[in-house]
Amino acid sequence: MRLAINKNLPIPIYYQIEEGIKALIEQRELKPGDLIPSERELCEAYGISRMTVRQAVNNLVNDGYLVRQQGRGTFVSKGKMEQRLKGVTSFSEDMRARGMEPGTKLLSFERIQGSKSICEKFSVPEGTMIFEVKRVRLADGIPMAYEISYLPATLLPGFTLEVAEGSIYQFVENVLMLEIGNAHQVLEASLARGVECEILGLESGAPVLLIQRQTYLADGVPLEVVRSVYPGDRYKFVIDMQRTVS
Ligand code: 16G
Repeated sequence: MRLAINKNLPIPIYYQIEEGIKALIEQRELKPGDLIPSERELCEAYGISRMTVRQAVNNLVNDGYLVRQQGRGTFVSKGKMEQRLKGVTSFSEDMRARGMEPGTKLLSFERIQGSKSICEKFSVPEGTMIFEVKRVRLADGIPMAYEISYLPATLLPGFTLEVAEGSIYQFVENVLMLEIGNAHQVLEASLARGVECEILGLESGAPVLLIQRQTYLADGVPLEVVRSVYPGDRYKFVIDMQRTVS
């Protein structure tokens, strides 16, 4: 990788590095998935401080050009996964629609007595049996989301660990023959912390999208409450809107 850095120009060095790397990506001299030199190598190659290099790399990571993978290095981003917020789709369907193979790493599968706050969401008394499923969702083997799902046990006879390793929506619709109706979803920005970093290969404090979805069956019975964490550098959500004059 060759960057043209000119210390005599009145343009900050970090900005020159940033623009230089962007240009290499746009000219496809650096391709998606390519490893870029480490911060130390860049400092040595151009005789600049670590802070300057870090600023440039941080900006490129935040803008989605580069992706940091803990313990492996910094890579040219493969582009953000785009998800349209329209129908109530499942992770498996979304990935297949993009020609990618959905996968699941099951972290835990438990039948618990629901807490007050969870049971309230299902309109059932506190202590009702609820499935708690923690899953890492993969696309072609790459971790795309960390999901914690709650589903009422009485609604899902035959829901097992093996089912949770595949598509829950497929099981609900094709095995239990229940009709999934609508969902209420809240998206907010957050920062990766604790176990999320390890699971998604993110540095502590990396930007993430936090999504909470509550899905209902067609007859209005609550089916699931799901909290998902999506790495900010791998995902973008697109909403098509229609102007309505009130
Ligand atoms: C999506 C849903 C999640 C649902 C899952 C089912 C969002 C934010 N969440 O990840 O609520 O449980 O799909 O996927 O879209 P599955 O059928 O592949 O298990």
